[in-house]
Amino acid sequence: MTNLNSEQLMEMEHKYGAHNYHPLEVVISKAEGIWVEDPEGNKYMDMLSAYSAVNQGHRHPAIIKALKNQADELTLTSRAFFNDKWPLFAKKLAELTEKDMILPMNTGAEAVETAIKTMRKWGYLKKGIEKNKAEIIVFEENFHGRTTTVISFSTDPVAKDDYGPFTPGFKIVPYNDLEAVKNAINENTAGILVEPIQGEAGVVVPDDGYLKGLSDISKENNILLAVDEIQTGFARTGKMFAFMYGNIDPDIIIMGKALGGGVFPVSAVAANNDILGVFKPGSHGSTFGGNPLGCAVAIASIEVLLDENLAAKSFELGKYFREQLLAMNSDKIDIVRGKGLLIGIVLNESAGKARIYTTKLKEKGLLCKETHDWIIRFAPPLVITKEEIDQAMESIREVLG
Ligand code: IF1
Repeated sequence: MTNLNSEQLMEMEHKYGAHNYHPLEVVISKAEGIWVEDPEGNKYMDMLSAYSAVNQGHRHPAIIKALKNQADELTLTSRAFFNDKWPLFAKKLAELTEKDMILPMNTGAEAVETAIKTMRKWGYLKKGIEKNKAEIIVFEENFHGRTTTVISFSTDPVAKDDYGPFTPGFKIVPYNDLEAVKNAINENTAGILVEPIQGEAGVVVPDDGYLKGLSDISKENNILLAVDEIQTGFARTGKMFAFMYGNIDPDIIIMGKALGGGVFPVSAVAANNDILGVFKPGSHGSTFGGNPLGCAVAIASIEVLLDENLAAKSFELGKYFREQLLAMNSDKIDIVRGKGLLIGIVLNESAGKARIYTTKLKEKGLLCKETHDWIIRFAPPLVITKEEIDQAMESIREVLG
């Protein structure tokens, strides 16, 4: 524990930390479940869940227990040797995703990079695309991480500017537009990389049938469909994975965030043998990917989601949350959208900037984050109760009603 107060800590961060973030002015020093606390002892309800990485709630006892037990046994071997937890995690996640194989990494961006490499290698080895010609179709307003290759196909100038030269091989088309995808396909197309719901774009839910359409187009053209479930996965949207709303079987599933239960960075890619089988020893890897500590945490994180039925809970409570927001009949709110407990409120232009409201909500003890200037995102830990949503709604009503 530090004896510094919030003011001093924010000052110190500003002085010594790079300014690549603009956080709300609250310092968190403790957390449990849906609640977080600052050094002064003020309590806040977490309505962001570390961008959906804390779906199971802060410091879930079963996950912390797994972490502590594993820390007492073995933490890291690298993949130069086998360890006794990675096989168990691989089996568990393969069964959950109904795919043959798993490739483990650490952060979301690394898993996205892995999926890109998979699609390209598959394109050359299996589809016979001419060397260095492979193309991947991606979407306007996408968010897939911060690496140089991933921001190469970002359409957000803030994320992209002054980081060139950029990685070629990506075709950017409008989201929720199947014709645009069809028109972008040629003999060099290896894959499509899509968010089932666009998070950073402002919780943009595509039309019913869109994911099915993408899946059909992929099959018809012998290209791979990769879904980025890093933010939408693990029960966040009211299903274990958001692609399940589309009744599809994507070729590649990219996972991160809540896979580590808000405790440890764990990411992974799942696919069948004919796809992930393109990797041979030495062709890809990571020092920490598949580490026993992360694997133990991930196994527990998946078990918590299943044992506590958090997908169904997220589905029901999300519906309730959105209904309550709509029932406010606020003239500040233009649109309420989302699935499960991934919720975006699009503000009316006359309401002013979202940051005004996230700041006011913070003062009322509710932590959430704006995306763009005019959208407020709510994504509480999925262990939240209906009573706690009612409590939050009182504050939301005071601020937005
Ligand atoms: C930041 C947003 C959320 C993601 C999807 C890959 C990644 C992410 C769909 C990369 C990460 C984060 C990262 C965080 C802000 C955040 C975010 F606002 F930018 F869009 F969650 F809503 N695919 N999302 O959402 O995963 O490498 O970070 O583990 O500040 O960059 P990562």
